[in-house]
Amino acid sequence: MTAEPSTPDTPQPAWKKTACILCECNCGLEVQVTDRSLTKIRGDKEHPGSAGYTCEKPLRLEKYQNGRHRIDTPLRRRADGSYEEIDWDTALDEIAAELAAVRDAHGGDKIFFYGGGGQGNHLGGSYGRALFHAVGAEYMSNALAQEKTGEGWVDQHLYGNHTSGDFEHTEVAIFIGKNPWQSHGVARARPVLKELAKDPERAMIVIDPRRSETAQMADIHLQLKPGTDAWCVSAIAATLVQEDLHAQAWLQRHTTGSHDVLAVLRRIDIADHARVCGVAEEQIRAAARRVAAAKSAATYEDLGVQQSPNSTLVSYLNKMMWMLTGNFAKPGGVHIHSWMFPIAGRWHPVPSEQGPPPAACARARLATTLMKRGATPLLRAVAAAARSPWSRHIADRGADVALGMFFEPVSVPAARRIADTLGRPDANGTTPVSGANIVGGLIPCNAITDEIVTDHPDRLRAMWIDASNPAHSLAESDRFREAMRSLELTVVVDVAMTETARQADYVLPAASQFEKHEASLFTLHFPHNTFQLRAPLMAPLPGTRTEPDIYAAIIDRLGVVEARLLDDLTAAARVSRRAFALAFFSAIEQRPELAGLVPYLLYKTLGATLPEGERSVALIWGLAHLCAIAQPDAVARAGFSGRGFAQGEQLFDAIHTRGEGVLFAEDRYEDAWGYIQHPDGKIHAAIPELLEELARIAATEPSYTSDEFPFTLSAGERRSFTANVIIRDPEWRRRDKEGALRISEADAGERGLHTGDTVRVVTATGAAETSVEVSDMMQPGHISLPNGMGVTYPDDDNPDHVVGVAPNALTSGTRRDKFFGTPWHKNVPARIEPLPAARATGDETAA
Ligand SMILES: Nc1nc2c(c(=O)[nH]1)N[C@H]1C(S)=C(S)[C@@H](COP(=O)(O)OP(=O)(O)OC[C@H]3O[C@@H](n4cnc5c(=O)[nH]c(N)nc54)[C@H](O)[C@@H]3O)O[C@H]1N2
Ligand SMILES: Nc1nc2c(c(=O)[nH]1)N[C@H]1C(S)=C(S)[C@@H](COP(=O)(O)OP(=O)(O)OC[C@H]3O[C@@H](n4cnc5c(=O)[nH]c(N)nc54)[C@H](O)[C@@H]3O)O[C@H]1N2
Ligand code: SF4
Ligand SMILES: [Mo]
Repeated sequence: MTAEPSTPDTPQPAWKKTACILCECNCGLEVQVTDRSLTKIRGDKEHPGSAGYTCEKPLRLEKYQNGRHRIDTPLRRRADGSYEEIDWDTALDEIAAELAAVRDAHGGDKIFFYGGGGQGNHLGGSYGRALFHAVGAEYMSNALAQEKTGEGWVDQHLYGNHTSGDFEHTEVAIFIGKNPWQSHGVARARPVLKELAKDPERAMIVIDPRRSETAQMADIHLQLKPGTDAWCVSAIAATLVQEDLHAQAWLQRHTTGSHDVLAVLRRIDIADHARVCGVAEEQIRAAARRVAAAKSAATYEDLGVQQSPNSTLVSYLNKMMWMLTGNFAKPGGVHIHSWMFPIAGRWHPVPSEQGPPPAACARARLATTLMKRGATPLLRAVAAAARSPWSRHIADRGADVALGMFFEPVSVPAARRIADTLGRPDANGTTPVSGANIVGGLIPCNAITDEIVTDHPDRLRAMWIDASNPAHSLAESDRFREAMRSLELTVVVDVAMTETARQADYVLPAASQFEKHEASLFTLHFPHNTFQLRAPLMAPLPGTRTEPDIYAAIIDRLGVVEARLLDDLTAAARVSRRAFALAFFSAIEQRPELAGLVPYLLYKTLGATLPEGERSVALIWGLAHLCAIAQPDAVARAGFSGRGFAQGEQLFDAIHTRGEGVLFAEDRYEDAWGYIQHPDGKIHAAIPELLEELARIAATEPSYTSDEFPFTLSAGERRSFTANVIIRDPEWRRRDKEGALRISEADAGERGLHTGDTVRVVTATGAAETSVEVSDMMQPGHISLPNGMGVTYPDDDNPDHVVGVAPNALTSGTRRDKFFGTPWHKNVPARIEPLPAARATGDETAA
């Protein structure tokens, strides 16, 4: 790193704990800060998940924290498209008034929310949910709806929850359209992959058209033709069944509907599927046999299939591989895990094995009645008690007794109300204009513009975007920009002047993730699940504000909660957390419509009583309690052994004080059964729509290219120095600075192309110039461009300087999954054109 060598006069700054924000693993980091700069960065050995591991990417996070991309004043768009600086009060007043105007004229459901958190920042977006509810919104989306919604829907059918593979212990690891060497997604991915590769008793199977870094380590690489996974993976599943390698007794005992699944797989023509996907039949059969012979197997699918044809079907087929072999709820298998707060699926309380407290039902009825009827007097009494130490003491004791009696029976329904309102797992259905399927409350990303660019009376009218850059990251950027410009109001909250911000009516500058409390809700680990609340490394950049502050300021202006309630709850919080809990839960019980405003209520009330600068930690208090209420035994095994209210308090205190992160839940392999949400506790193996779809596609021949577009372009490959568009400064990249187009040796040879040449890539929706890298990773007919490129970053001469190709200048909004609309970013028909000679030799005048 670039820090000055320390001398006796310049003592080393202290190492402060934080985390990497560049992928969902959120490895723990220790950082030295000098003059607001992250001067030294290393992995944090004390982090309970990553234990000191990092990849190469976070070492220059300074390029995120400081640079020409940062904005520090609210901006308002002028009629000519330029921006003027305005003060915060003007911005907040105008935005609140315009939101209210759209709500009053068209309904709150016409205000659309997008984003709310990237790879490391979910706290700000969680506060944003309160604004969503405050304006009466209905529709939202984020990047999950262009990757994980199909898989999420399959998960809901099979077991109603989310799964992770135990790759550290598995005998056979299967990666489908996933390159964990570069993209991680598995904690400490590289050591785990190396272990797998070097152990002769274990095996790695990779399904990828490309010889990715992971495929190069694999025992079996099924190098299929792009977009043919449905044929390849169904052939593996069919081999398991047709060669009688499946776990028949296990399927009988633990699943329903397996008969229908087996019937469809028995009819698959394995040889024909092998031909279609371009993999030798023997290799497919060998892969199936290896999985069946293993003591354990786990699978991981990602964008290679989720952003390719038949993605929902392939998600189902992926899960068949471990289901048919009974690889669930055992070491090395696939597991449903605990959550801090579920970001996929429904909040699901698993009762303690200690059983409910005596007379729980009767107590619950009594308490609910008391809380509903008595909420207002109770709140007043507790608030009044805040005035003197003596009455505070009495009120606290009273709250203690009441919580001791009522917390357990009342907490589950109260917590469920809050969790279901904020998480919106049941907000399904279809979109008002185009009738697209909504999963877990999310509109398919590829349907968003259809809901805007239309004269349909129910079209969306306003859009709020936080911590996301959809004008860059969604298919067909041009159309998204057009959609933004046609709305009555668009607001962007970001640290940078992004492509999306450049289309917005208002841009609100946020404090960076190292200038405020932040946390990631990617608590997807099994069996040791961890959560880290990061404290700020420095104060917000002057002129910026934190998201919780921004959301509270807007909701204040909308005036949706009366001041009296906020005052009473704050007074209760000054008595004690017990008194606050009692008052708070009673208030929500009495007025269920407040559940969606919980983040705001906590921020304004409990938050006001937390130490200076820690107000946004208030929501973490709520999350800690929801987590303990849902998984009391797993949380107890992690060391938080209090019962009821005391357990949530212990967990909260630990999260609050342990900067390196906390092991919050310790699952056992058999717990996965308890996390199944179907009342019969079984996996519901048959998904009729997808079994029909499998039978249907088996009779078709895939064809994605044409004479006009003979290549399949994968637009958005993860490489060593890509991290979505979190870091904009191109100098961040140590290698592959321009993000070259990868092409096979055969295709390059035929066209006389060499590494370093420049070509034009043309698709049905756009064209771009790019440098070329001839690569033995690629098969003929397949080309790839990295993600994260093509963003503006000012250099000395050009405020709009761009390096590399923005992948979504080339993608299409309509090439998408027929079920859940996930885009086919990995499968874009394309052609390559040589540049006119003058250009290729670098003659600037030709530009
Ligand atoms: N370095 C880095 N890491 C990241 C990110 C990043 O930007 N940079 N982003 C993070 C995010 S948000 C995500 S969602 C994950 C994504 O992580 P991955 O899904 O692993 O990343 P990709 O490289 O997009 O795609 C994986 C593989 O799919 C292959 N593929 C292409 N077409 C097909 C096909 O038709 N079939 C199959 N089976 N495979 C195909 C590609 O060759 C590639 O090797 O990465 C996360 N980690
Ligand atoms: N063609 C193609 N398109 C793709 C993909 C692909 O492979 N190919 N991948 C898709 C996938 S899997 C994903 S996950 C998406 C990712 O795309 P996006 O959802 O757009 O997310 P990020 O790139 O993570 O953008 C994060 C934004 O948050 C901002 N930000 C950073 N810190 C803060 C903060 O503290 N507060 C606020 N308010 N903002 C902050 C950053 O400046 C940045 O603008 O892209 C998708 N788009
Ligand atoms: S990019 Fe991902 S794997 Fe690499 S250090 Fe950051 S969180 Fe860890
Ligand atoms: Mo993603």
